[in-house]
Amino acid sequence: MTESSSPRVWSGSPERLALAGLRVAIAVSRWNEQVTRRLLDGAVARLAAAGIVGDAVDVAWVPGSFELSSCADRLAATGRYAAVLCLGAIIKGETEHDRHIAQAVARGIEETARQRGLPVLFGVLTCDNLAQALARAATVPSQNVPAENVPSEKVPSENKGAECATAALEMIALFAELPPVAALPAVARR
Ligand code: DLZ
Repeated sequence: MTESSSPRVWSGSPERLALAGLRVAIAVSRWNEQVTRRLLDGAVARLAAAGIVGDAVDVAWVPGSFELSSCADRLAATGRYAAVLCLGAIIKGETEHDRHIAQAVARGIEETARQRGLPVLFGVLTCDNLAQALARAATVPSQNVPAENVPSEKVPSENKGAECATAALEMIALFAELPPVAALPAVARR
């Protein structure tokens, strides 16, 4: 295969991201707040380690995970953000309520991501019990360090909020690398 016939590959390199003017929104659920606050801390620390700090990050609290997708859609509709992270903790109860919430929020987030054309990330835990959820939301070691000084090794490794932020950074970078969206898709297809 000659060089010119090899595929063009985009893989989203956050280290090449231009940070100027880049804003990220986080929608976070108050239900199971002892878990979701940790997810939020993890996500904020991970974004800070990448240089996205201070007022470049906006946080919107919603009552429960069910409300995450409508809030994410509203945030995405502002056009202000490169990505919207959704953080929640759904813990199994005695009924199937949790399953309905999880299905609705997953579908809603996916729909918003496709329709608004920006990364909308699913950082929602779906666990059998609180212990499982806490195990996936490790605390940020040093809460007193100013955000812009958080070294990357201080970002908790088993924190799904942090992982969600990592995925967001990769998707932001990927979308920045991909060719622009065609204004007239019907014409472009010919
Ligand atoms: C009602 C409810 C229940 C039972 N469990 C959870 C949960 O485990 N995690 C969560 O984020 N939210 C839960 N909620 C609240 C719903 O997400 C929602 O806020 C309410 O049904 C109001 O729409």
